[in-house]
Amino acid sequence: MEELEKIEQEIKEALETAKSKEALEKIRIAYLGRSGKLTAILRSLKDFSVEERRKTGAAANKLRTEIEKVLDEKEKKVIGKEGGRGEDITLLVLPKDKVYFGSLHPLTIVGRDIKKIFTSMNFSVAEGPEAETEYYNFDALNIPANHPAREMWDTFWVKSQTDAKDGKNLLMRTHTSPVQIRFMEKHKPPFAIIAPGRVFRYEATDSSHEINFHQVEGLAVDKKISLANLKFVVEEFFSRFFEEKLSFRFRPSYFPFVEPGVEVDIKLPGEEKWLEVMGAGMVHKRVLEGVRIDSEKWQGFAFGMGVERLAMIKYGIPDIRLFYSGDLRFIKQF
Ligand code: FA5
Repeated sequence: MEELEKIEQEIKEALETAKSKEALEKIRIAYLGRSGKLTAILRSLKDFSVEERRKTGAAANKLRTEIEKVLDEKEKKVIGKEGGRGEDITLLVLPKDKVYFGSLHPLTIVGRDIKKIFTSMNFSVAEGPEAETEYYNFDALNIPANHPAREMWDTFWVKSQTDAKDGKNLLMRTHTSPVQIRFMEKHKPPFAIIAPGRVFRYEATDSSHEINFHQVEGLAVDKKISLANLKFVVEEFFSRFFEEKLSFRFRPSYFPFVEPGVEVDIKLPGEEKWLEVMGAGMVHKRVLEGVRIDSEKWQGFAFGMGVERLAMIKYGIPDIRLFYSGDLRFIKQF
């Protein structure tokens, strides 16, 4: 009995200080393991007198049950604190915990929709680089250096990089219009393409302006193409994309690479506000000549639309900055 009391004291002290799963396991082995101290006492009971065996046996068994209980409880607490590392983690996922599935980003959904609509209208899809040369982003689009129109696009210039081909500086493309030039250099008309992609502008952000957004360029060159064809394609696109009839307007505007130039606004459903969604026009004679397309024989229309703006109207998104906020509450709605 004396031995038992000593062991009980020892274990209590050891349990006080044990803070990890390993420490608790050590206690279990030292006292309850095959060669543990308490196990040894239980084993030696057979050598005791009946009287002693009954008394000591009952006390030893009681102590063992108590220790097991305390060890189990402590272990649960420690696992909780350690976050269950190295444990069977399925035990830690409670039935009430929800599992969320990923979903497509609204810009991915809208990008796919736009491509589907235009390819069904016989447009092909072209691409161009995001880090572009000054030549394709500006010069070839009838915007020479020092032309005031360059102010229309606040540019992120790429530091200390020049393009080997024309020695011009590299920049992050400010619009998808350079893809028009790249495509026309390599293809003979007639053709109709769209060029979706990311564009960059060094400008202040607000609810409808981002420094990094997406455009879809459109370009169709053929014989006898007119502004009426552009209007038809835009109208057809809107009715399929929005799946409802929205009011839109063409406004005269200016872009050096088109003549005449227009801008297109859509009236926000249920509001008195209009949102500009694209710039467009008839491809400028000088642009066609620059890529050796006979402007007497061929005409073209071109447009560049803001993808985020279209998504904002379609889904009623009030602020363009939400697209890149990384806020799951926003993303999960799509
Ligand atoms: C252009 O970028 C011309 N390249 C469009 C064009 C193409 C004209 C072909 C003629 C022929 P603009 O800077 O207006 O134009 O931009 C086109 C569209 O992109 C805008 O109508 C708007 O919908 C969207 N956009 C422009 N700036 C931003 C911005 N900071 N954030 C989000 N969307 C923008």
